[in-house]
Amino acid sequence: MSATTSAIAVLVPGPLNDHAVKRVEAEFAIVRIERPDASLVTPEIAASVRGIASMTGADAALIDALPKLEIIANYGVGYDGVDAKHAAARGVLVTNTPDVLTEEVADTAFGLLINTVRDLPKAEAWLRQGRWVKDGPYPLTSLTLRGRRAGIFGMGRIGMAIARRLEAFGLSVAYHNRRPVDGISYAYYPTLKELAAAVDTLISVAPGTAATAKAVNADILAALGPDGVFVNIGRGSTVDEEALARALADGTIAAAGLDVFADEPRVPQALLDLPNATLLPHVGSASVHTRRAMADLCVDNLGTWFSEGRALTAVPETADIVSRR
Ligand code: 8YV
Repeated sequence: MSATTSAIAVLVPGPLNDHAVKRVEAEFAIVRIERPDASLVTPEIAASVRGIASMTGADAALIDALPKLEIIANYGVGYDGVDAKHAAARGVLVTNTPDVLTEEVADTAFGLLINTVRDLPKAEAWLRQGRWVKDGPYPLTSLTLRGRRAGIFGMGRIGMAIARRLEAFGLSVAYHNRRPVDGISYAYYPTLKELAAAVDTLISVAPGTAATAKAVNADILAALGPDGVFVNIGRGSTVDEEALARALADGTIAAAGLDVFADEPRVPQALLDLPNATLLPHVGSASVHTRRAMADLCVDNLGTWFSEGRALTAVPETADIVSRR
């Protein structure tokens, strides 16, 4: 990176991947605050900061507290923690980290699906508790992946990667999106309810937006049916968690596998208490390999912006923002 960037103040609000921090420290003038909170912005910070590298978001108040801000480099493909619309209105570019995590997240989604259908974590616990010796084989699972009809809510890059894995495992694939995706032959359903009614395995990769808020609700779960399996690898905000807990408890659907929750890291007790809920602590992209690639793309966006006036992966809301040089 050119020597010219070393004097550029880049704010890191709250925790961030170690590799990303090391790179920001090496290539920019790092500024740290405890969390993405405008009240923590001092006059010196306000007078100097031109970029943000964040894993914890950036709301309108923080953006407005930084008059020299040019770019927010979000660490993650999902940027629901960043007020991208407000950033666009302020002429501030927002970037994210797509592609580098696609296959990793798809692997996790598939692993979670198999764990949920075949109870693998509980079968391992049975062995480790000595019950195989004491009580015999782990009970046969009532569910199987065989012959399932899968539906993907949010057919983007990660959705496509999951679809490839589903096909490789012999499952049929259908999907729901705001609009059909060109160039793919999977069955498209214009509404989530129609998709849920047509399949028995629903996998959500939907981003957290106002339009997707609690999209997976009691109605959708009832349409999925008693043999239904729901997997969420996208955002917890897209699910009505109370309705989901009820549906799992009363047999409206058979099981769910969840990697994301509405109020992370807190998980509703109602879900924790359910034997037919397989729960993961948002580990979709959580390998050293993939998080390092995310860190590099996050910081590379800052680098190319400040040295060449262009972004590598701008989010759609700010794709028209060009350099102020
Ligand atoms: C997170 C993710 O970024 O990329 C996303 O949208 O949800 C994850 O990869 C990660 O948990 C760091 O917050």
